[in-house]
Formats: sequence, C-alpha cells, structure tokens
Amino acid sequence: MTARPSTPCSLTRFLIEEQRAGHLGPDLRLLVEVVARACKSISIAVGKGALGGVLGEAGSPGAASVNVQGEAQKKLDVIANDVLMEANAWGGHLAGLASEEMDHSQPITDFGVDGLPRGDYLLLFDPLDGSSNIDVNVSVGTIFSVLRCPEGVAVPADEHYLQPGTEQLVAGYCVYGPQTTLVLTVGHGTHAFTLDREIGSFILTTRNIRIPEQTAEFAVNMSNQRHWQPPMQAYINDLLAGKTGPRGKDFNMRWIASMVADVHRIMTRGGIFSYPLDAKCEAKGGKLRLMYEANPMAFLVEQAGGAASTGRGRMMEVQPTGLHQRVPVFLGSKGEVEAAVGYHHAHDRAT
Ligand code: P6P
Repeated sequence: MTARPSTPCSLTRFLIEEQRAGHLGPDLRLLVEVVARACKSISIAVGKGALGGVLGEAGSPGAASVNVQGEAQKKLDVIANDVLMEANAWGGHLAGLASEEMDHSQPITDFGVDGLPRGDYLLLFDPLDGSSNIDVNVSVGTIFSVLRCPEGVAVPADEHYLQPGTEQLVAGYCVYGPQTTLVLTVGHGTHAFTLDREIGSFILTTRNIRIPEQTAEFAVNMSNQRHWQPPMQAYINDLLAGKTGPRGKDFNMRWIASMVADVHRIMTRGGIFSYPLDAKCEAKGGKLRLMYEANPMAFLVEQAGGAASTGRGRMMEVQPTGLHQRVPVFLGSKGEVEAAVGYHHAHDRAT
C-alpha cells in the first residue's frame, strides 16, 4: 500500500495532539485558538494598509490618541486591541486580560456578557508591537502571554497579573510580514505556524525551533550608544572590533526596530537582540515592557534553546512590580547572551 501523503499539520491538530500529550487542557487549547483567530483578523487589517484606511494616527487631527505609555496610538493599534478584546469577550476561557493599550487590566465580568463563565486564565498582550513601522510597510506583530488566575480570585485586578515569567503557561507572537507566522510555546518546545491564506489556517512549518548557541549577528539601536552604561559600551565596542578585538570574529548588525521582526530573525538564524538601559530610558527601568513583551519572548526563546536576561539576571525570574513595568532586554543565542551578561557582571564586580 502506498503511504498516504502526510497532510499538513494545522494549529488545531497540533494543539489537540499537545492536549493528548497532557501539555495543556481543553480550555487553554481553545484560548490559544481564539487568540490565533484574532491574529488572522489583524493580519488582514494590517495587509490592507492604505487601502483599508487603517494607516496613520488614531484620534482626530490635532487630537492624537495617546496610550498609557504616552505613545501616540496608530489606528491599527486600536483596531488590533479591539479585535483581541472582542475575540475573547465571549470565549469564557479568561478571568481577565491586560493590554499595552489599556491603563489597567480588565476582569472578564466587565465585558457585560450575561452568563459568561469566568475562566481560569489571564491573557496579556501587546496587540501590535512595532506599530511605528506600519506606515512604512515594515513587519509588525502581536505578542501574547497567558498566566493562571490565582486560586480564589473571582475578579482579578492588576496585582494578580504580577507573576514572574516562569509562571507563564503559554506565550506567542504573530509576525505580519511577507508571511504571517505564529510562533508558539505551551512549555514543550517552540513551534512556528505559517498562515495559509487560501484555507485560512495556520500550518505547522517548524516543529521544535532551535536557536544556534553561538552567533555573529547583533541587533541594537546604535544611535543610543553614547547613552549606554559602561558595560554595554564595552560589550558593543568589542563586537565592532571584530577580528581585531577580543572576540576574534567579525559581527554583522541588524535593527528593524520592530521587536517581533528582530526576534523572529533570531528564531530563524540565531543572533542577540538587546534594548539595554540608556540615559533616556533608565529612569523608567528600560524601554521594553516586561509583562507582554520581554517575558513572552523570553519563554519562547528559552524553549528554543536560547537565553533571555536583563543583563544581570534571568528575565523570567524578575518579580514584576507593575503591569506596564519596563526592563532592559538581552535575548537570543545562549552563548552570546552569556557573553553580554559577563560584561555586566565584570563591571559590577569592578565597581
Ligand atoms: P527604537 C517598537 O516601538 C518597540 O517597542 C520594539 O518593537 C522595538 O524593538 C523598539 O521599540 C524600537 O525602539 O528606540 O529603536 O525606536
């Protein structure tokens, strides 16, 4: 008998297999499906660009809409946030959700859907990261993280979200680029699913992503160099010295200024991504947000054999103190992250 052609593995089938393997329960599986469906809708909106009237700033002329971060909101920021809110309003899998675009978290009871059961999970997301790139047609993405709602908490408030990254049950991002690709972990490896637009399904394209331990490629915004702390100055100077310096090899640099796109490159071919403390963001604790950017990316990277650090400690062990807390970020190829952390530890020992 000739072997049947292996049918592509859809996200749905993958999640059912993960459920059968005991890696997640039915409610969590359905929550991931809801988020993935929302990402498909966001992908369509992003793909329309100027044709969909979705480019540019949110709000009215002269009265731009600003989010809790103090950043001007793009129309697509608001659209993506609304899509994720609406998708989860009726699902019954959540106890609450939190978004980069909302000042505070929202318990599911605020959604006013009669008889909606309270789920066990807290969903955190950056609905459209890198949105400053939208108007110039550069890849952007959605980042999400799932925590368990603490036992006995009927109506979760911000403090119930303040769990270290090691408590995450699920993390993922969806990058809206030449392909729309969902990268997901439920705690058993990191896997990539590419959207087949003809059938409208995410199809498994890479099972068990492995990030190379070593790299010769770094991603940082070099225009901040004069604002960095001494260990970051020393680290990057040695990368730039290449073969002539202590690292003994030449390095390449990439910076897309869209975290999801930069991280996806690292998932694909290795590298180190960094947004360190600098004199401009030091007072705020950093540029990137811990709960819905750094922690989900850290979970995904660690599950792919990489590492994620604040420069002085494991990212996922940071005890959060605020829903929109910011942190310095080093993530990617494990050997290179360890090298960067080594510069920080050497500096701290010497001072
Ligand atoms: P800069 C996008 O605004 C973002 O939050 C990340 O996606 C990205 O890595 C970073 O900020 C880019 O920051 O200072 O280079 O514009």
